[in-house]
Amino acid sequence: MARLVVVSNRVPLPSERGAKAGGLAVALKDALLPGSMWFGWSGRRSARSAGTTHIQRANQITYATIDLNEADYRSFYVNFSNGALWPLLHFRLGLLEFRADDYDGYRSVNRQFASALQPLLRADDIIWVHDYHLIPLAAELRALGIANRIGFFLHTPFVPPSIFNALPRSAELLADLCTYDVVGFHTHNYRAAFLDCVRENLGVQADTNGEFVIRDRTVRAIADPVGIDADAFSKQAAESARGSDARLLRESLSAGGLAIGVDRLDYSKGLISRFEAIGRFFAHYPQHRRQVSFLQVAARSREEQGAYQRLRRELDRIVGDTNGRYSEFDWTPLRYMTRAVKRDTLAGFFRLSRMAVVTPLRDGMNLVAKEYIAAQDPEDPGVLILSRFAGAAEELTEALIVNPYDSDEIAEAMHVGLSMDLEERRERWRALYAKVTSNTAGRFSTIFLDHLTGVVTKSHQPRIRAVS
Ligand code: GDG
Repeated sequence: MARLVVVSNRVPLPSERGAKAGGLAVALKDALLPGSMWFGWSGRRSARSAGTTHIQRANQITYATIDLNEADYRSFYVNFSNGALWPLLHFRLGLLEFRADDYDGYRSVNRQFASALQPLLRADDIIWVHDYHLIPLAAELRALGIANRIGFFLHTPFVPPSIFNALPRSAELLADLCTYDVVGFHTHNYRAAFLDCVRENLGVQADTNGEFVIRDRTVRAIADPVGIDADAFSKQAAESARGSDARLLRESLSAGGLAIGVDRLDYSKGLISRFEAIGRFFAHYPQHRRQVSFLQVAARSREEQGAYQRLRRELDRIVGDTNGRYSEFDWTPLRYMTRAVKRDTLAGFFRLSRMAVVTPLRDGMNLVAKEYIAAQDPEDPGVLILSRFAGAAEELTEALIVNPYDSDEIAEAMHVGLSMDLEERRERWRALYAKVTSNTAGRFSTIFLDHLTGVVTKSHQPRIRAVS
């Protein structure tokens, strides 16, 4: 059987599992069968350029990593990936900072990845590359003579041509995407935006299967929503809800209920208008004061960047303002922490919460929404408020769907959710749970790899089978 080689910017090494918050590691956990390899950056910065590949093995999986030097880390990771591509792909042109030197650094690190990976590859390996940091990787591997099947999955949204074309050198990146055999997106909408870019910029029209031929290569664009291991998360939530962290949290609430938000501290997650909505909620619906507290866990991320520092200052201000205005000496409306919480503890907190507020301005998918649903008690499930601009909204249509820019609408949805009767909560939750338990992380990998290995041909629907 062919070996799977997963490539992502950051490799979560076995020794540091659980230390970092992030959706990619959660989504990929189930893809790696024994015998697979995961290749990428170690997370370490060294004085010199990459030269050595570090190999570790755990649970029959090989982890191969390289270090980056400080200059490459800045230009590739901080500046171009997170300072140009991330805002572009989240429709935030005003935050896009392009410098030609950073773009050169981005391409150079992709070349370093390719030359470190090449000697580790076998002729029949299936290579699966993840996310916006590594768009040029297939082109670099092909330049080194690698003819294996190579797929790419984008964890962010994809944008229409009117936005994509604003990025200098976007034509090169689009051509790079067309050197993969399969290019995957979370939703039909993102896939359509990509195919629009291909049609408008390259003059190539895809067929109804999302396939097109360019420079003698057939490329297939697919929509394949990422999921979670819902059964495991559900069990974890039930167990953690009986644990000591959940008990302490419950005791701290006295008789009141809990609403929760969990996000990386990122401007795409809509935290400013969410916090404003919380203020409006307590202003417009005073009957909920003391009855509910809102807990926001916002693990710090990408702190090197000005946009993230400004966001943090703004959130500090709104939290102070909201709590100053509505707190009682024995009740705090908005609890806000910027430290990460352990994953099993989070699962228990989700189960305890009567509502989750998931209101990103844009989000490729959003796994927190799925985790919240998986964590609920079937007898007494909570309510999910979900942004219409999260990829998850294409699937989770029984959530209370809101415009994340409209704080009044979010506040109203919070009132509706907290007032919802048990029968309606159960009905909505059952429909959502059915989706979360069928579109799992395992199914996501199976569908993608079936396309990449050619099991899915034009006339066939993907075969669904469990990966682990
Ligand atoms: C990218 C895309 C797409 C969060 N805080 C803590 C913590 N988390 C965990 C959550 C969840 C994951 O991190 C976050 O995943 P999301 O999907 O919500 O968002 P991104 O990190 O932006 O992920 C996203 C995803 O890739 C997969 O394709 O859905 O759209 O942006 O699992 O629970 N985990 C722990 N402590 C925290 O404080 N342990």
